[in-house]
Amino acid sequence: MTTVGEVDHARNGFDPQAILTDWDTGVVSTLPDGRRLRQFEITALDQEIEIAPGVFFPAWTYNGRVPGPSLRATEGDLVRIHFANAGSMPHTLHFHGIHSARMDGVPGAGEVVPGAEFVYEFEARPFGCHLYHCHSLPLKRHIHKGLYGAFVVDPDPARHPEHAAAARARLLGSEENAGWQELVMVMNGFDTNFDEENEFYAVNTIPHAYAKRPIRIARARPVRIYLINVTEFDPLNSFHLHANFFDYYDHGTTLTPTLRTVDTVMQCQAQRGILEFSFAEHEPGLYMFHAHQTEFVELGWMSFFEVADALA
Ligand SMILES: [Cu+2]
Repeated sequence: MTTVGEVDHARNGFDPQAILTDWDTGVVSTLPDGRRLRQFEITALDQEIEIAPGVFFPAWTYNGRVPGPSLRATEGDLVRIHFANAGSMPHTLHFHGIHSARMDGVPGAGEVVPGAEFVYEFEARPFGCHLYHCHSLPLKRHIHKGLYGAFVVDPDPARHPEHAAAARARLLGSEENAGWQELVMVMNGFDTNFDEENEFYAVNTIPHAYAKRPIRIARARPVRIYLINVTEFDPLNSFHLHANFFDYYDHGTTLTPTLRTVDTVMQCQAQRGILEFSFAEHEPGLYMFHAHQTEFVELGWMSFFEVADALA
């Protein structure tokens, strides 16, 4: 029921286990007006990656990985992204967020030809679970080749006095946030024979990666997933959790759930949200999660949590 053999993650230069938690919080400094400046560096590259054992895909990447770096800022930060295009095609960084037309990262506004650079700048808002992707044309090709990533904006608790505790629990670096087990999951697919249908589906690029190496979860601590769908060619993807239910925050832009006590959500491309759940009342063991399009399961989008009393 899984791929046979192993992908060489070292050759790829990224590992799906690391991608779950390796936030890029940028370089932080303080502006003369007291505001926080958060600077990121992103380079687009042409790069062959191994999708499944022995199956290679001519990807376009941000910083050498698919998905690109998981950028994380705090609401109100001034975000400045230094983007260099070292690839062979024009590319952009188009952020889902609130910004000016000049910073939209579309043809005519921040599109970067090979060898050139551009600096995008905007305030991080609204708080939530967002994404960025290339918006050069043809769009489906530029997205499907691998140019996308998570963009999470943590709420500033001072701006949300009515839900300050919930805001602090989301704020990376806070004591309350440290109690959570946070994971980034970008649902994607790969058309390896270029017939505009996907041959492989995954969370974070490598089919069955978390079936072969389940994601270790400490039973006592709650789980928060930043779930983003970028799957090309299929209108919908979904996330189904076995033996448990979760609360869901659509786009992550609220501090109270928009769906309570569900075990499945579906997302169209670019839709995203935050899932919160707990295994504290469960016995240790392997708990499955997967797309509930069963074709996607068989083609790679099937995973396990390994719930344990303590993490080794
Ligand atoms: Cu592009």
